Amino acid sequence: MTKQTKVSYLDESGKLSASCKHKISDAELIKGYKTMLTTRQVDDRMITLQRQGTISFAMSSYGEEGCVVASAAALELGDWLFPQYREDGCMFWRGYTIEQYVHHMFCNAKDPILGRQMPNHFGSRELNVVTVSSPLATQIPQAAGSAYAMKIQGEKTCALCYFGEGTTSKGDFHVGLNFAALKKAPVIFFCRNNGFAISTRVEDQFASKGIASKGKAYGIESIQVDGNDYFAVHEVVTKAKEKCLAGKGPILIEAVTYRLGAHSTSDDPTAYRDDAEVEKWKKRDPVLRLKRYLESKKLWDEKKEKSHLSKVKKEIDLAIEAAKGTPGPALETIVKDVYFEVPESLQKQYEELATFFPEG
Ligand SMILES: Cc1ncc(C[n+]2csc(CCOP(=O)(O)OP(=O)(O)O)c2C)c(N)n1
Repeated sequence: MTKQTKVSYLDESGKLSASCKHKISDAELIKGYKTMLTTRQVDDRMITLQRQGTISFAMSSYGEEGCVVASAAALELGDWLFPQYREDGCMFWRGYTIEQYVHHMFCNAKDPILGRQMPNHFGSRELNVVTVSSPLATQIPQAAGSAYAMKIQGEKTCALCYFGEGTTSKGDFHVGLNFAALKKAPVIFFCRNNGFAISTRVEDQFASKGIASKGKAYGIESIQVDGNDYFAVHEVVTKAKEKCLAGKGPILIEAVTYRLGAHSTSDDPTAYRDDAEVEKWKKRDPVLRLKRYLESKKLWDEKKEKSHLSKVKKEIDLAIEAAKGTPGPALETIVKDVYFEVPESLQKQYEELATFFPEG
């Protein structure tokens, strides 16, 4: 097998290789950086809230904010996103507010998906982000099919489907890739290879070398990229979309990154990995790398950082207060939005259920 080269431009000191010919404006880069910072801060607070017993569950994208935000930033709002769960950064990039996110984490009446999913299983019809599903990999054939529909309808859009490397062991991964390749569907399969499927290391998940080789087996162009390098990820996704829209079919991107945090609030990673490994990856932190670059270009400094962090903290504080004062979704939402009209049989069940909840 030929050696896979990994696209990478930004080093740990924030120095950008001269070979990087990006066209990202300063304003957009700053927006990207702020979105990464916001994501990290919100994730952190949600974990604290769970620890305090206020919400039931939380997951964080700590260490993976770079590949999530840069990939979303390389697309347009008309392109559809199919997240797995560790991609709240793409929501913030698209304009999902902190308040909406916190309501979602509380699964209350103001949660845009009305508490019908677990926390961290966000989605937004307005933002063209398909709601996260708990069963892994279901989003992969969905993205392939949706992209094929875009192609048939002659739309100039693509689908971006996120998943972790562990999810490539599910049958749906193979079904989705095969279908998309055959139909030349405009879908970008974006794998965050963060080293772990909960406590299982990559070496114990599959015998192939990384993920990119799996795409090649289906006749899909596959690229490995430094997932902690904002510029590299932005470039490969931009090019992938161009290829998709030229009718040349899907692409598989393997973003090599590292999950710095726990899998979720139900996990304790100290049981299966050393601090030394985590510390090594902290030096490759995507947030730090972009920060150093922006500072070297005089686009960012400590004053701006402090001011952004304090603005976000205030927003989170207000959002938490608002969420605490918001009731759970109304009981009737349990039968709404699936059928155009609630079918008689379901209505009967709902009425029976309602007798147990006179308050609604
Ligand atoms: C079909 C299915 N099997 C198992 C699980 C339990 N589960 C939830 S997350 C996860 C690990 C997924 O790892 P990966 O795809 O690498 O994503 P990461 O969490 O590392 O971002 C597992 C096994 C599930 N939700 N669905």
